[in-house]
Amino acid sequence: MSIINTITTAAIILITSSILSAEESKKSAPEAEPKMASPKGAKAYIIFPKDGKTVKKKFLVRFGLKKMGIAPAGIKFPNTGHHHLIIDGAKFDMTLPLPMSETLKHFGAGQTEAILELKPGKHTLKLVFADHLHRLHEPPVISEEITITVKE
Ligand SMILES: [Cu+2]
Repeated sequence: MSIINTITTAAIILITSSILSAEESKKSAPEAEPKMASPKGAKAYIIFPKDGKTVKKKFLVRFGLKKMGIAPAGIKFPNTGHHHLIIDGAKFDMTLPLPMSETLKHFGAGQTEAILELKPGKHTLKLVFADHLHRLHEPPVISEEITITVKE
């Protein structure tokens, strides 16, 4: 290999590795990506159960959405996202990706309903819609909170 060839090869390797490291830093800093916009009139709501209803221990919750579409978590597409269910007012930071817990459930496969099982008594439910990175849209799409009573 001539000296020029060696230098060229080295330069190509350098360029390639700097492109790769730029890609890497993009991946490790998703917060650098701007939040996804929600269209005017976008709305998340709980279709079922209705506010104030009494339900069985195991019951179906159906998620409603207006002016937007469902995409699985990780899939970036404008005007889409996936549902999250907030049970009993679980707290979360509106500026960060939503955490995952027993009272903050992600429906990242794109589900539009879920069977819940809750302890008897009063509970609240609220839907939060979020983007491919589990972040709220701009402006946020959050349903009204409903209160239900779970039977003994
Ligand atoms: Cu999520």
